[in-house]
Amino acid sequence: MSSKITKVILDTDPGADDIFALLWLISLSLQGITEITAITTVGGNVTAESTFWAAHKVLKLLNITGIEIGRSASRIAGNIRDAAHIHGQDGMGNLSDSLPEVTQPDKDIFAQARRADEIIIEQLSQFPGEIDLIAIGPLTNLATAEIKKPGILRQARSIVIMGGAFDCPGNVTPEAEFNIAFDPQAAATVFASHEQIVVLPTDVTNQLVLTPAMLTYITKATTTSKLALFIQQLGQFMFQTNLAHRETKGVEGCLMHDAATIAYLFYPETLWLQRARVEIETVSKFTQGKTLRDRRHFPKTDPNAFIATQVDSTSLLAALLEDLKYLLTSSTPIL
Ligand SMILES: [Ca+2]
Repeated sequence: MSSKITKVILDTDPGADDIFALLWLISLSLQGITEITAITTVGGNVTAESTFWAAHKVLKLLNITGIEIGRSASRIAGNIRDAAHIHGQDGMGNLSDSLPEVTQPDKDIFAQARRADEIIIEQLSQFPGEIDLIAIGPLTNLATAEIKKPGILRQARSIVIMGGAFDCPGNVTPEAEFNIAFDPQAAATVFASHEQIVVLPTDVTNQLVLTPAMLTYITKATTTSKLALFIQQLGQFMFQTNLAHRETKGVEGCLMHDAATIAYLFYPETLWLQRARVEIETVSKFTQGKTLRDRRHFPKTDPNAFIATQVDSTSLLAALLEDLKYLLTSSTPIL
């Protein structure tokens, strides 16, 4: 069976699991399956500046040039603090000092970078109906683009979001998941913009545990490469913080929340989805950022989303492992 090469924009707040999702996407890009048209960074797990540099450093480690990285729009509203306690102050397991140096000309890159919303508007206008917009951080950039140019998000071929918690507890408050709670107004704007939003909530992503054995499997053929070392150290860092913060229910491993979006686009057989109308709580003192859907059996005429409700985590993680292994062992000159 053949398939055409798709275009994607990755909107991301790296973030260690963001980095695994980005590496997966890069592998698929090197395999000729997709083309990354831009990476737009957003403040969330760590500051806007740190997420930008984390994305920049990952591309630099891989010697990849030619993919524009946008810097975050300003958070619209929200009072959740960042997640540096999980991801490290630099969003990459405090490993940034061990990665290729940011050289003098590089240092101005952040100041000179275009804003993410500008890039999203430009790309979706230029390639209407062609781009899969993958959002694995707070929805600030997507919302800002929509506010600046109403209707622009409809130009995406799909909008695939990691976020929300429907039938499980939140991970930053009793009811809310981080990406939505960090900028709930932005999330509400995005969910009001489109009728076909795909949502990968923690209900399914909590099942995606990368274990030490999996990490060893990915890197064992290339243990001396810089990328293998980085992946090993990033994983080890995340195993510790995920355990310490009880993310994995005592299992040594780390959650691959963001990778679920990549699976939806490229390995859709690993997920089951339910049509629904998703609303975002934006005003409540206790449940701000909660994602809601109406489960009552009344006729409904205005669904806006497909929510993932089940995942074949074994097959999804197997696909992730093989593609990361490909990234490490392929003979492509950039590595
Ligand atoms: Ca993220």
